[in-house]
Amino acid sequence: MHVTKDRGFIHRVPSEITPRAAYESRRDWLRHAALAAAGSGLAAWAGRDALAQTPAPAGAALPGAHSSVAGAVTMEKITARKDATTYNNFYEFGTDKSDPAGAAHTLKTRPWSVAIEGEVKKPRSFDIDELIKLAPIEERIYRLRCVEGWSMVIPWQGWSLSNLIKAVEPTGNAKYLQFVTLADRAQMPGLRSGVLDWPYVEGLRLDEAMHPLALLAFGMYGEVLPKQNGAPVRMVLPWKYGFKSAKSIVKIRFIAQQPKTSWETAAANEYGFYSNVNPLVDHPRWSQATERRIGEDGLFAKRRATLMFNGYEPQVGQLYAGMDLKKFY
Ligand SMILES: Nc1nc2c(c(=O)[nH]1)N[C@H]1C(S)=C(S)[C@@H](COP(=O)(O)O)O[C@H]1N2
Ligand SMILES: [Mo]
Repeated sequence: MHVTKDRGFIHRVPSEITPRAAYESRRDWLRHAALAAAGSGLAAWAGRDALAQTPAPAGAALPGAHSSVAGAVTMEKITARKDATTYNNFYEFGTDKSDPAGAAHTLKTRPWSVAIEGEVKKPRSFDIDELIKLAPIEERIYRLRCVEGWSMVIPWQGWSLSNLIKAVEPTGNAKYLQFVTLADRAQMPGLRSGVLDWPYVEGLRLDEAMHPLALLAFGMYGEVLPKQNGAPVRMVLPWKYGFKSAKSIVKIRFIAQQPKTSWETAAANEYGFYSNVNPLVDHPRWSQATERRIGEDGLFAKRRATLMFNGYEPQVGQLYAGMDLKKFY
């Protein structure tokens, strides 16, 4: 990645917030999913209390959207959908930012299943259409900070991964989760390149995975996830660099030992297991103190200060209490 073929920022039209009417009509599939789940759409609100302390991460000004992140304090503009769906990292479809949008149409998202394996009392495989109904769909508007130094603000639809974790009942030996994503040469032209070890694998500590902000996402901008954004199911971990959020997941393994990740295998000194957003710990080849917000790329646009844990320190800081964040990067 991270050789930064980061062009295309010269003459961008200012992004627009999706007009509310268009946005809301696209939410229909979610209403269906939410209604099917847990018997009632109201259940979508049930999770709110758990997160009521969470100041809105970003841009939560979208009227009518339900989100368990209550109390909007920041008013950051949502990134234009066009930018979020055409400027992507998904190396299975190529390493240029525009490659996934052009190539991901070959990804087959049905049938699709997600296998849960390892240290759980109830290992099983979920059909994707079953999985989506496991919990009520919520909207979360999160900042996304890529390790390369750019960022976006994206409305996701999904539910906290903790719902799934509870359903499969981890054993006492489960300390970490490993996310395994699809690696099929027939569908993914990027696999011909040796840029990463395939399949793309990622990992979390169990307590990180249980954090309510850790989202298993099925949609964005009120629609089913576009293929280039990791359809049909991906993680979204807003306090970590973007590469921790694995796309197109086919397996989640519960394990005792910290798993190797694809990016650690590629360059352990550059991409650590934790990879929490941290403006004080620079990448060996560039500073992480600031970021370029996609959509603010005009000639006179200023870079923004990068926030500790991407601004989610009040929520997630406790997970890392007492850890040396320079050592556990
Ligand atoms: N399977 C897979 N997941 C992936 C990647 C990838 O190459 N393959 N790239 C990661 C990186 S570097 C980022 S920044 C985010 C980008 O997500 P987006 O394109 O939806 O913004 O996806 C992450 N998940
Ligand atoms: Mo990234």
